[in-house]
Amino acid sequence: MKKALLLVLISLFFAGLVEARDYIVEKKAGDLTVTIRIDRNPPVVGSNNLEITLKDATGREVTDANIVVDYGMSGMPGMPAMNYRTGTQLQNGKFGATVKLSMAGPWTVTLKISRQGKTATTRFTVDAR
Ligand SMILES: [Cu+2]
Repeated sequence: MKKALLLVLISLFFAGLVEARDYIVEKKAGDLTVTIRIDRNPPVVGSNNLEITLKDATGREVTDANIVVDYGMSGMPGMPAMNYRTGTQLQNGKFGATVKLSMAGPWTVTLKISRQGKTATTRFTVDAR
């Protein structure tokens, strides 16, 4: 019995580590729940891979959507505002995108999600290191 408990604790510990590895943001866009998982934690200067999952109000995964990712940094002394855009690619029910953050600091990421003729937007900030 003790051994079994120990195994459970060990697997919970490693599950926790795996969970902590990615940077995760959860947002609402219209009636969709948007989960954004970033493979770098914290997000870094350079390439960061986003994996976006959409769920409808009933919790079902949504794949019949199109997502455009806008990301930028507002102007700072000696640096004009920077804005970039990338599309996403659907793979295994998730939308993948790569954002290339060219400098450290706060970046605003905006997802424009089009589905059934409607567009919903959600926005979050990451601090690139
Ligand atoms: Cu800057």
